[in-house]
Amino acid sequence: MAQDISIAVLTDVHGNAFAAEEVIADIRKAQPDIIVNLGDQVWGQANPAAALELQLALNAVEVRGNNDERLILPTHQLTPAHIRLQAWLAHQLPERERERLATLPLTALLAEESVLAAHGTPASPWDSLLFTWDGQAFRQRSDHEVRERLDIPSSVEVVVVGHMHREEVRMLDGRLLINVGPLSFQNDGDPRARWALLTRRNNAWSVRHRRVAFNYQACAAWIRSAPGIDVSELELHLHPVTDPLLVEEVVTAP
Ligand SMILES: [Mn+2]
Repeated sequence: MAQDISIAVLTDVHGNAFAAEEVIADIRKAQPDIIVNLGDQVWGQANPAAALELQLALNAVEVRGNNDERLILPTHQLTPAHIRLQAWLAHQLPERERERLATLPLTALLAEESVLAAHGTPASPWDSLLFTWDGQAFRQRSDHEVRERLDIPSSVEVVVVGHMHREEVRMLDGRLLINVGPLSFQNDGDPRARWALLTRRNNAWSVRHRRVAFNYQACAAWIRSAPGIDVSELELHLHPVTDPLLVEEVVTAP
C-alpha cells in the first residue's frame, strides 16, 4: 500500500501578488506534504516582484511555463505588447531569477513517480493537454489527441497541468488527468484565484479544486499606480471573460 500523501498544486500566478497571498494562506491551512508550482510565475503586472518572493518562499517543486520562457526570448519572437512587458519585467525582477525561471525543468515526477507535473504538456509548455483554443473558443481534446501527448512512464497515475486557465478532470486509460485552474486571468466570469489539493488516501487519488477571493481593489490600485504598465490587464483580473463552453457549468436557477 502506497503512503497517504497530499500535494498542493498552484499554477499561472502571472505576477499577481494579491492573489498569491490569499492562495498561499489557503494552501498553508491545508498543510500539504508537497507544494508544486506549474509555472507562468511572474508574467503579469500586479506586483510581480512580490509575487516572486511569495513563490520563492514556498520551496515548491517547480516546472517551467511558456511565459517563464518568454522572460528571456529574443524580441523577434515576441509581439510588440510582449516586448513592452518583457522590458518592464526586466526592471522589476533580478536577471538571475528571470534566467532561472526560463530554464526550469519541463516536468517533475512526485510521489514515487506516480504523479507527473507539467505546465502545458509533458513535452512542451506551449502545447495543451485537455483543451485547445481554436481562435474563437475552447474545445475539448479527443482521447486520441490526449494520448498522443502522454508519452510518459507507466508508473504515472496522475498528470497535473495548468496553462489553459481552467479547471478540468478527466479519467483516461486508468489515469487521472487534471487541469488546475490559474491564480490569474480566469475565463469563467469568476475572478477568484484557483489552486488544487491532490490527495492519495488508501491508494486512491482525489482532487479538490479551490477558489479563493483576493483583494481586487488593492490589486487594481497597484496596477494603476505603477509606471509603465499596460492597464488593460486590470480588466483581465477584475472582469474575466466568460468562455461560452463553460456557461452551462455556471448557470444557476432563476
Ligand atoms: Mn501558460
